[in-house]
Amino acid sequence: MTKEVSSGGINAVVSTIQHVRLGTGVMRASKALLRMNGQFGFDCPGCAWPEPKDRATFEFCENGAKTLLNITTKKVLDEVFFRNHSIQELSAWSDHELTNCGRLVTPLFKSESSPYFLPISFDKTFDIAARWLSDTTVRDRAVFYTSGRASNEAAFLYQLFARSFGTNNLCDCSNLCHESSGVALSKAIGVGKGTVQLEDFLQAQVIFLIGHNPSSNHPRMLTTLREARLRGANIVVINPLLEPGLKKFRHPQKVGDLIGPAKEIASDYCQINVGGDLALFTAIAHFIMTNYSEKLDDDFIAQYTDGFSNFKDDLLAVEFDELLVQAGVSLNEIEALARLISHHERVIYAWGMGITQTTYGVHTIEAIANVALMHGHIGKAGAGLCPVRGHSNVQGNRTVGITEKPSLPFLTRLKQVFRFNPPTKHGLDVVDSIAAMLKKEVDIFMALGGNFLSASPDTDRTTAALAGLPFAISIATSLNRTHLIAGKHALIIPCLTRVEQDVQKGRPQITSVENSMSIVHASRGTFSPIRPGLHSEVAIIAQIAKRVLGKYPIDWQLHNDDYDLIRDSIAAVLDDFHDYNVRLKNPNGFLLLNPASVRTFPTTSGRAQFHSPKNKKAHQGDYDLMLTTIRSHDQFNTAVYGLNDRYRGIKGERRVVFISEYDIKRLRLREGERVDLISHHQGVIRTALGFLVKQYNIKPGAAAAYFPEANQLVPLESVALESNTPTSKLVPISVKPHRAHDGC
Ligand SMILES: Nc1nc2c(c(=O)[nH]1)N[C@H]1C(S)=C(S)[C@@H](COP(=O)(O)OP(=O)(O)OC[C@H]3O[C@@H](n4cnc5c(=O)[nH]c(N)nc54)[C@H](O)[C@@H]3O)O[C@H]1N2
Ligand SMILES: Nc1nc2c(c(=O)[nH]1)N[C@H]1C(S)=C(S)[C@@H](COP(=O)(O)OP(=O)(O)OC[C@H]3O[C@@H](n4cnc5c(=O)[nH]c(N)nc54)[C@H](O)[C@@H]3O)O[C@H]1N2
Ligand SMILES: [Mo]
Repeated sequence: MTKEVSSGGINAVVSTIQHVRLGTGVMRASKALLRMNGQFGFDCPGCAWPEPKDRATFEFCENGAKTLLNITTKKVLDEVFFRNHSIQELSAWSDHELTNCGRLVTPLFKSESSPYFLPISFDKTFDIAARWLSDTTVRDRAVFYTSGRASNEAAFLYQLFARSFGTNNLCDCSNLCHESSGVALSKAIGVGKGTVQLEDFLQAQVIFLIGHNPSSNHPRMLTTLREARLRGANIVVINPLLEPGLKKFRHPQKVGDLIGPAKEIASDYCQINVGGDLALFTAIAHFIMTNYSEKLDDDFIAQYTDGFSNFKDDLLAVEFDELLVQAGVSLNEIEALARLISHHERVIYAWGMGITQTTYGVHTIEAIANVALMHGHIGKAGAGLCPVRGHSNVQGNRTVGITEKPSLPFLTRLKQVFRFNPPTKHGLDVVDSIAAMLKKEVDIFMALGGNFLSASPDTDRTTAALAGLPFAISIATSLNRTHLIAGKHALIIPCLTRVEQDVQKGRPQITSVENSMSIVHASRGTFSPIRPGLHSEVAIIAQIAKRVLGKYPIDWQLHNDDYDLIRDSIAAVLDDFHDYNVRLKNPNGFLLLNPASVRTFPTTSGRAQFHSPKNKKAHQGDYDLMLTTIRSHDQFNTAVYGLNDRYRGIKGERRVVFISEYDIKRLRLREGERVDLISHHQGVIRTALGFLVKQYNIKPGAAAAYFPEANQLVPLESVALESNTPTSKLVPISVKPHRAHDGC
């Protein structure tokens, strides 16, 4: 009898308990879990999925718990640790070892000749940072990176600092993540954000999950999907891999679910080619146009959209059979999906990295939006577009100004409110920053969180780019590979996490975040700081800014002392945040209304826009398999908590390549053997060594390996058109028997 694999369930509870045992302590862990996502506690530092209004006492999931327990650990990397371990030694540690070694608690400095990071005082740290920044007279030679965990307050202050310093080089993890969604949605509906609320999921008749894996990456979404499914909604998964966690689910916090058969999540599972989504949605639109045209919402199309007739002509000119080949699906499948969409009033289209990190990611989202617009599946209950965001405040960071391409209205408001001239020239995104570093055009790299090196593509070149930098500043909670490589001279500045009390001038401060559904709410740290004297992100930015810019264009110290003032400044710049401090007192926060969700489309024409299909195959030529890079169940991006991937049946191993039975035979491989993966882009060979072949239910022609181990195969030059996002989900590779190498 084969063992049933389901997501959640008792295994999720056991796994959470195991992580509790690994360093946090039972009392501390229960306290942390009880306060997370409650109306008066802190926001889960994991993903951006929203909390329901009537939050359960335990509103968390197994993977949110892992992230939380990793930062509430009692293990610290103190002065002795850095005396005992040289930079070279630490550079050889795995991501797993680095993730789990504990919290950073002391500022650290390395000079070019030093084999060790040396603990220094905070004052000295801020002085060194300020001196290097002040000496950077060509301001565009500084790059300011952000990862999506910073609060709105920290992010706003950080972008204000960078812009008043003189650059728009504000790249962020979005550049590697949902950038394609922002670009495509802005073109299609005028706003780069999703249009649905949690309640819509409970009214939807059909929910598409396209290229994302909520069973590991947004486990609380499964609770929503379970309810939708129990209510009779169809849930359609579009994915080249069979994700067992999306087939079956047991709610770990509902006793009834822990016994008896697991609940079905997916009602339909469409296994397509890697990168086949553009062809799939074009084929669906084509099929509907030719077979179910009476089901189109003509009134909606006439009243709210532009470009339909061109779109229709171009769509019907596309070679339909070619689309089926590119998508790797049968006519029957297209017919079934087209029927589901066209015969239902309320359809939600949710998607993730399987779409955004491909060459035609922007065009694929346009194709999804086309299908929604054809039926008026937007701006009404139970229907709409839903990019499922990653980091807990990645959306908020963008809203308050973290972007290398600020809009003119935003800059104009900054200018009016703070009386300075912000730079208007667009800045560097992540990929362009790496290219500029390689050309020695960057002198300083500053990071507000994140792990730029391991998150970026082309690991070897990104390593060279960061290592060649004159100076790097990392504000971080735990040690990672970027800190060990970036900069000939470098500072690591430890900071408080959002779970810890942040007291300024004797007053506890709150911060705020925006979730994937545009709800802004407060987060209050409740734990004592892991070490007295640690600074918040806001304080670190303010202290550096004060030293570099004095009181220009704001009094940084005053804003450091009272975060209400930062929120007042945000409200002065962004109308949607009016009465920010007052509205934040609402336990459920407040909604930043997306006008597209009420059928107001702020595009240039004032209407939602159809886009003609781009019927392109992304990669021609010879390759064995199309590789996609994925997350395991035991990691949060580059933070690797454990070496298992429970639902996919992997234990104690991360250098794994998932290949179908068909391709294992075709390529004369054996399950369990080690192979080398080789990508060749424009004649340049990149090799990742020693991956274990795992036979898996994955579309023939496709392969999958974990991020960040496979990142060195992703060429820096291979990016999604229009969004410049690395194509981490579309890497043509060949597979060769493993050559034994020293140390591998
Ligand atoms: N526990 C945990 N939670 C997380 C994260 C984490 O690492 N761990 N990361 C956070 C972040 S920043 C983000 S952005 C999100 C990421 O969440 P996801 O968007 O779920 O990210 P991935 O793991 O990259 O999963 C991509 C999914 O797309 C599928 N896929 C791959 N290629 C294709 C393709 O060509 N077409 C289609 N249709 N599918 C494809 C893969 O099989 C996989 O199921 O999760 C957030 N939440
Ligand atoms: N091949 C491939 N590459 C990818 C992806 C992929 O699917 N495939 N996914 C991409 C995606 S979607 C994303 S979002 C990026 C992620 O890119 P990043 O956001 O840069 O990476 P993370 O791993 O989330 O960053 C983890 C580090 O952030 C720091 N940190 C954690 N919490 C805090 C905090 O509260 N404050 C501060 N200051 N620091 C903190 C810790 O030092 C930790 O080591 O990676 C991208 N890279
Ligand atoms: Mo992400």
